[in-house]
Amino acid sequence: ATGATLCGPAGAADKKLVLGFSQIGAESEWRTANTASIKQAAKDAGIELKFADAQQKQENQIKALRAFIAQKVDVIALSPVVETGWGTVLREAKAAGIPVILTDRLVKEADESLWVSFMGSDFVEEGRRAGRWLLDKTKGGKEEVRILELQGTVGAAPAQDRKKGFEEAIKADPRLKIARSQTGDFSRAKGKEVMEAFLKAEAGKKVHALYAHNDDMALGAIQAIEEAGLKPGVDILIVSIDGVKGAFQAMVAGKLNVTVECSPLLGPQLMQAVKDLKAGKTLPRRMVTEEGVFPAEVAAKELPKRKY
Ligand code: GYE
Repeated sequence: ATGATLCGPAGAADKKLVLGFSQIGAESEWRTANTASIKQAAKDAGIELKFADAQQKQENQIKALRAFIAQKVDVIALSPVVETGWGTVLREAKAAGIPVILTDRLVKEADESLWVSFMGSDFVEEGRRAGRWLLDKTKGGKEEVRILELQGTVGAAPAQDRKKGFEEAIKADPRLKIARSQTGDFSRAKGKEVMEAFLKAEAGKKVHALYAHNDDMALGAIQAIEEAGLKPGVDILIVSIDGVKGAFQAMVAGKLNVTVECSPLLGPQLMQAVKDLKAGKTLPRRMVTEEGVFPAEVAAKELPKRKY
């Protein structure tokens, strides 16, 4: 007997696998690179991709998942905008027998059988890496190190985890203090707007550093800092996360001090997982992306090698 009989009528074995992917939106360079990676990898793998952009809204993601269930896709992949509120729709997918792979961000649900695997970065570790860099950069000084923080989307796993990891790392030196912290929603425009407000509120006080949960917010903040007549990267140290090309360009220009890498190139791994799943293999519960830290000193050498 051939495997084809398992899949129903003759020819069914050649039927393309169908993957429904619910993407968060297009809020950052990271996100657009992630979308491109997934679309390209689906093409390369011969997998039919049903792609839904939720424009940052959880309700749109829930609608997309329900549509995928109605269309009886083979596998669902979800990058959840926030951590909570997924139980009902994930139970619907499970009841329909459709496996769900979480990509990029995790959900907070007590029943972990609602997804088969989670692939993405260790955001707490990214936050620690950012914090350790600043700790090292400012060590030996006597004065307080006042830090401004631009947080990611409220309720999103990378926002919570990157805050946690950073705070954990800077605890090692009591001089380092977060003076202000607010969400910039992972976007350049919001990053700029909030940084403007920060600088107004801080008028007359010394700000030593900015920690942005992603590069786009840092790039927006750099504009705000320049418009306020200060030198980003010099008057205010700037550390951010992702490692997008725009960040490397800003480092080459001397306006950003360091970026902690977070790779959006999850497409090939996701397609492999879809194929493995359909071949009856059990996926690892957790697949962690490997990534590094890039300070401004290596930016010019690294920039031509960057793939996103
Ligand atoms: O860092 C940010 C994006 O979830 C890791 O989302 C992702 C984050 C990324 O908008 O730029």
